[in-house]
Amino acid sequence: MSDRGSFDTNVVTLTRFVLEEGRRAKGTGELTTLINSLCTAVKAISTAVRKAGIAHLYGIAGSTNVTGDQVKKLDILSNDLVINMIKSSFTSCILVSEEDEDAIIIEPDTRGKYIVCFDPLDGSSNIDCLVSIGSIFAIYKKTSEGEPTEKDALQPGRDLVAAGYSLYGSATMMVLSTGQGVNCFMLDPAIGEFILVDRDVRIKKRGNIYSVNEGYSMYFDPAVTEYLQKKKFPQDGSAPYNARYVGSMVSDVHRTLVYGGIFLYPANTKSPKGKLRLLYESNPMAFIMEQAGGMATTGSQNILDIQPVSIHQRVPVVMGSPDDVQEFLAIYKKHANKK
Ligand code: AMP
Ligand code: P6P
Repeated sequence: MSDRGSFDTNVVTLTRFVLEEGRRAKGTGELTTLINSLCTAVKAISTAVRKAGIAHLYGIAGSTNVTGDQVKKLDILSNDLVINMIKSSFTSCILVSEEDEDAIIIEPDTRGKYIVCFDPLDGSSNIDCLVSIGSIFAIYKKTSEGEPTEKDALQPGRDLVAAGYSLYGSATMMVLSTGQGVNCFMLDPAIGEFILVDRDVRIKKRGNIYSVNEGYSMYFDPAVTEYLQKKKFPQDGSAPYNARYVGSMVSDVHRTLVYGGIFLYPANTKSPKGKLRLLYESNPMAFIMEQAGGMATTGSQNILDIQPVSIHQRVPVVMGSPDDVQEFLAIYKKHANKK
């Protein structure tokens, strides 16, 4: 055992990783600062999520906690943390949050060139039963001249500079891509740093898990119904797929990234555009999936190719292992051609 004991003194932290990538890119450091600010917000959200969950078990009375403090709903708290960390990084000019109806235009004297679209706490309805939840973010660059407006955020996912998510599960993980592949960092609470644990993650070509809320089966279109039937009752002698659905997008997509397979939140007769939002849920997750060798489609087009028309617009989502998504697309196209 070296005289340093078992401590790895050359550990690659997210902070160090992003700094090194920034130097390689010969940037001004603005994106590095922004990513590290988001990282700080995620650490604070992770602490709040774990504390709130436990506190909930000990019964916070109403909207004030045991010490009489006003307890913010966790997703409002998370939203405030992300907004405050980004504002104080002087890197961004527009913020689009799932929690705010309108885009937030940063004050002129504290602006930078980036636009951040984010869901500060996705799946927060699951917190009371301690199901894993997460934060999702997408970083674009302002390309227009003049005053920033909400329209500057309406960029296709193809133009993303960086995207990622954090998962508050059995551990807290940050999954990040700046366009050079996908890297996963685990939070080490002992040192308060995210440690690089999986470099350049690649999704399996094909998995054996499908992930969809089958409670909507009576509302699915025929293509989705036929695809799911094929997964459950394969006619080619192969084994049926396993079904896994957490109901928290970050958990379901992360499991798909790690184990392979397919995640679907398709359109249905109740939700003709599906449920998931393009700018701060579907685009960042599609960016990660493609960077890991996967696919992400609405059925009729790649998610990253969609030209957004409004900041909270919803899109149907099918993403995961390329062979699984291609198999879905073949059935989708067959039905589309019948129309
Ligand atoms: P910046 O000058 O920091 O805004 O960076 C300019 C461009 O360089 C960014 O839009 C990225 O495309 C690239 N870049 C800068 N920093 C990083 C980083 N830490 N990781 C990956 N790409 C980066
Ligand atoms: P459903 C959580 O509320 C969320 O926005 C996503 O995280 C998740 O994928 C989806 O909704 C679950 O929706 O209709 O299956 O409960």
